[in-house]
Amino acid sequence: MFPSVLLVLSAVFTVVVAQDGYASLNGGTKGGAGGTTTTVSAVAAFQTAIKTDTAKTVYLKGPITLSSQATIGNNTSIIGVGTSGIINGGGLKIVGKSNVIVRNLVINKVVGNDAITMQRANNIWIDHNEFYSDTTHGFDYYDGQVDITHACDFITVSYNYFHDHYKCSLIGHDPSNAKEDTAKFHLTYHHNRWNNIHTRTPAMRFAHVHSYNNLFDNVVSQGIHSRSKAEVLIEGNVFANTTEPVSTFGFVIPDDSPDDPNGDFEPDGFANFGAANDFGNGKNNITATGLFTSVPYTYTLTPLANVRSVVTAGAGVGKI
Ligand SMILES: *[C@@H]1O[C@H](CO)[C@@H](O)[C@H](O)[C@H]1NC(C)=O
Ligand SMILES: *[C@@H]1O[C@H](CO)[C@@H](O)[C@H](O)[C@H]1NC(C)=O
Ligand SMILES: *[C@@H]1O[C@H](CO)[C@@H](O)[C@H](O)[C@H]1NC(C)=O
Ligand SMILES: CC(=O)N[C@H]1CO[C@H](CO)[C@@H](O)[C@@H]1O
Repeated sequence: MFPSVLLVLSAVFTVVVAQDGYASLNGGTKGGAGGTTTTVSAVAAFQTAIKTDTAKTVYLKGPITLSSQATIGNNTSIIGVGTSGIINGGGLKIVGKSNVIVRNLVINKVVGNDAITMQRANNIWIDHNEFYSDTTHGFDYYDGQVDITHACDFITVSYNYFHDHYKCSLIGHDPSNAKEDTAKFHLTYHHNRWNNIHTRTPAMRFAHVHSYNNLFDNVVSQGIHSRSKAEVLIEGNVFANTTEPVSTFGFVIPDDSPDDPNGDFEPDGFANFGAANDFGNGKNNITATGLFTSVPYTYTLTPLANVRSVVTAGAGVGKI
């Protein structure tokens, strides 16, 4: 039923390839499976280990503190050891690369940049990580937590815990970038937990996003925002105390870092609802229904009544 699952056993660790969502397509995402294995604890060793393009699994036994984004090469798995894979500041970038897995890391308080930046990258699996900062510094002090721009494709974001942040996850950096981005951004977000986020869970332009079985608590201003002709299929999600779970109205609200402080106008996006969602007492603003009603991979929906317990128990670090 699923694409084949390749298990690579090393002496101590188990590495699993991305088996679900869009990262399982386009040749699949196996990261460093089959390559070398190293465990690092120091900043310089970490930076050196992750940047090559040869197949490798890098285990991070942290914490480490980065002063700038560390560059990830092709064919890489980065996996935190236990709950020690903590990266303070700096963040990670995947630019012009493919076949990368990031699992079981805590990335926090990246001032002036994203926790993970992806550009012109494909076949990426971001799984079982925790991302947090704070909401006491305004929306531009930290940037995004997982930002996916410039024609990235075939990415799965699963079982992550995003909390205490303004603008969480942006797909497509600019409404004028249609030429590069149209027909890209095939992305899956599932079983992620979000708590105390202001906007962008995610916000998307031009994208094609399948969002299922995510848990959203306390999304202050706006949750899933489909704009600039993006399309999103939303199913089996639970929202609580979330002002606006889903909007396809293109307007970029003042709390979402628009160019004009009163908000920016963009074309609307599209949204389709699949299996039932629980929107709590939130109010959606659906201006356009699209044609995105099914995905080309198999997946198993968690029953809506179990989403809160399954995601709370399963998302974040120390759980793989
Ligand atoms: C790394 O992957 C990118 C994207 O697929 C590719 O363009 C590049 O040639 C690869 N580099 C090497 C050294 O294999
Ligand atoms: C609901 O969210 C707001 C922030 O939008 C927060 O101040 C409030 O404490 C939350 N209420 C509950 C019951 O969690
Ligand atoms: C919802 O979208 C409409 C456009 O169809 C807009 O006029 C309205 O202001 C939006 N409502 C909110 C709460 O953003
Ligand atoms: C050395 C190595 O494993 N290279 C692989 C990197 O990933 C690409 C795409 O997944 C493969 O084609 C390479 O063989």
